[in-house]
Amino acid sequence: MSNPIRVLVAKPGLDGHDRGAKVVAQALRNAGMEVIYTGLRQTPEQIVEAALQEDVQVIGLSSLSGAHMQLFPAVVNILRQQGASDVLVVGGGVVPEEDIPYLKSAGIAEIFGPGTSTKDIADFIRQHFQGDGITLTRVDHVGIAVNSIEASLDFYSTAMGLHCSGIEEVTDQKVKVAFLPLGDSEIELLEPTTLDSPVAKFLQSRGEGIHHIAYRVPDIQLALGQLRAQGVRLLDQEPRTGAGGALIAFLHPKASGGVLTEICQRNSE
Ligand code: CMX
Repeated sequence: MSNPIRVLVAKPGLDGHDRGAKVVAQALRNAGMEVIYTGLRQTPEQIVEAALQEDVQVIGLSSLSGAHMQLFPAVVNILRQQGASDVLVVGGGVVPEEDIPYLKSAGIAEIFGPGTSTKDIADFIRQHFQGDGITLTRVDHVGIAVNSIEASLDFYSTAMGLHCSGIEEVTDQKVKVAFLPLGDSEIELLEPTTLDSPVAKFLQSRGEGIHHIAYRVPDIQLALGQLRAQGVRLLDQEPRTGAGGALIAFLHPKASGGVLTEICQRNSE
């Protein structure tokens, strides 16, 4: 049998009520997890110290005081500074709906509001450690590095009959991208726009060829949290904006047989 999941339930900040946190701690114990409870009024530093000492895989933060916007991200940041970004952080308590996107973008994998059943919390945590893998809905696109989009379209459009639906420059990645839709997926031709572009470096060292494969995910923050929890090496800890306005993140090619792998989330899904 595998070892039980170890969870630290923690109360950051100044609020003085921990009935809810204790109920969650007991429910997770009943679900077979090993749970340590920090007690009230912990600083983010104390919480991370306890998490590292107790060697937990999960930190469950509970806040009723309204300070979650500072305290929850602070815990994630200190974990990262300590090289422990694989610890899954979830939060609960009184958190307004509109605060949730920010907290997720700051690395809190999930927020459980007051109405959440303790079973849902246990299921969410267990799912992270079950090894079922993240949810992929399709191959979003295959990125191909080319010296010249114009020259390459001769083959991809004229010979292969693919239609170029648009060309976009992604300035911060120093690359121009041509989109060639095919079924519910796409071929993307990547042409460097500067000599120091990562794609220019790829072309110099390997020549033209497949640069990356991108998989569509319904929730990129959730997928990143799950990959982190499974110890998959990431190049991007947080999503950034890629071509077509998608949220994207790259995994380290060492994690995926040498193939640069991207996950991406689009508004349409
Ligand atoms: N194939 C295989 N390995 C690759 C690779 C590729 N295409 N690109 C980078 N690597 C390897 C590097 O050799 C390096 O290996 P080591 O750690 O062993 O030295 C590792 O991956 C990390 O690469 P890096 O360049 O040091 O890391 P960065 O975080 O600086 O950049 C990346 C990584 C992937 C973002 C950048 O190399 C890149 O390719 N940027 C362009 C991305 C792009 O195509 N954008 C267009 C739009 C994307 C979209 O919307 O889909």
